[in-house]
Amino acid sequence: MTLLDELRSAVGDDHVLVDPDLRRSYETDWTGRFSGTATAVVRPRNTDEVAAVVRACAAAGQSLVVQGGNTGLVGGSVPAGGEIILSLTRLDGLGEIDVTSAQVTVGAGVTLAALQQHARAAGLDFGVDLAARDSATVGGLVATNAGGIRVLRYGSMRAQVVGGEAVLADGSVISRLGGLVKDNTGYDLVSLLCGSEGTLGIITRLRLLLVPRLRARCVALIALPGPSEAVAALPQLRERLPDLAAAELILADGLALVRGYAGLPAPFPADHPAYLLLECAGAADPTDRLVEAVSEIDGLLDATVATDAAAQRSLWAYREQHTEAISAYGVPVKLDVSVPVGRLTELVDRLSAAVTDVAPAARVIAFGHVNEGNLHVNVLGSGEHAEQVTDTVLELVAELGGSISSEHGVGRAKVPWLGLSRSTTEIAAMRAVKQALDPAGLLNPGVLLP
Ligand code: FAD
Ligand code: 2HG
Ligand code: ZN
Repeated sequence: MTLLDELRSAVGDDHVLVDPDLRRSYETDWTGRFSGTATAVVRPRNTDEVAAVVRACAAAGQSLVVQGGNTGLVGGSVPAGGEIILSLTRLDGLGEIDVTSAQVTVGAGVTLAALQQHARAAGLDFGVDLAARDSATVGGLVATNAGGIRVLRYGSMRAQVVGGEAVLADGSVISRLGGLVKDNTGYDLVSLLCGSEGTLGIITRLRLLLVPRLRARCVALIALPGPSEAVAALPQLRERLPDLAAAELILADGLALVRGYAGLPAPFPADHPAYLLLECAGAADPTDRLVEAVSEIDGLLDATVATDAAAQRSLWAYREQHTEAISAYGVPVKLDVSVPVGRLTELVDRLSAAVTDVAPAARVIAFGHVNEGNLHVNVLGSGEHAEQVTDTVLELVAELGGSISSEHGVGRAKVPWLGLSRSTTEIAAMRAVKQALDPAGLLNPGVLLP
């Protein structure tokens, strides 16, 4: 029996895609920057089928690329060439919500939006949110330890994980879905899979924490003279607004790009250098407190507040449409960095000059999750200088004591620069973990580790 025959017998003929037309959408990443040809796309529907596929591939020495919603922004979910793509979107089971523990068990292929809907129907909510919610899967979110717009309130994806189930590189299965919040019995293998980007195991199910559903929300967009005023406002906002749920930085160029792309009206009569999008959410209406806190921000130039859901979505669109607007103008060099928040202003101030020094025609669009010092640096029009641009920005970030990957992961895009954020000793320890769990290097080769 050939490997393809074995895969067909494991998942059914209809779920082994070899036709190039059927494979295509799985072979290119969301940004359009990374693509490669796969031997086949295999679409199992449960843990047993995933294990059978992995066992067959392991016996044949066939490498695999794990894929969820394929919304990752660092090229980690698409092949370099010749791998089997293991697509997990059919693992979409939604378990019953356990209201007593505020937990739920779901399949790795469940989308973030489906999980949110499921939790909300039970009067609860999920603590992570991001603009790719309709396609990004919980398996992908855990594998990348995704952040998003609620980290300020609930932490990153890792903080939502109580347990999980995964298929290892030899086809064996580890499963810890009992829902114990406290369980200190040695190495936390599920936690190790958070942020492992498909290199250590294939996550098939997750036991996730849910949070209270907060129905009283208020969103404000405020205009400021620059990012330094946005950073300076953070301590007083956190102190005065215990129900602060989001704080997002937008800059003038980004707002103009989004408005041009999405045809959105100007939020204020005049343009301003920087904007903060703030959201409060609680059991009681947070509007008065948010308005009062905003009115006391040093340097405030203008502000608008949205209390109903439609107006709140309109304000969020200025922030959430950035990624799509940027892609509409070309394939960007997409960098996702963080620096100690006190150095964020210096990063923004030095960024454009550093980039145009090596790529004179380039245009920088930066925005991000200000509370975590997380700046999304998108460079358009860098042409043949993409590598130098990446080098320059990431060197600058390292000089400022930052990280070359804040929330998107390393993927294929950042592998050559891993040494800027991790010591040789740390990389050697990471390699030892990889070697122990995947000695033949079958899972996501070329992703994360050099
Ligand atoms: P994929 O893209 O399919 O895969 C991502 C990585 O995880 C790959 O290395 C893959 O091999 C691995 N993987 C996927 N599923 C599994 C699994 N079950 N087991 C093991 N490994 C697996 N990210 C943020 O952090 N914050 C944001 O605010 C944010 N906003 C975004 C907005 C837009 C418009 C877009 C397009 C992307 C955004 N992202 C953001 C990036 C992306 O959505 C996240 O990285 C997300 O976690 C990827 O999920 P996915 O299911 O699409 O994973
Ligand atoms: C966001 O915060 C995402 O919107 C995407 O992390 C960032 O497009 C980007 O650079
Ligand atoms: Zn982000």
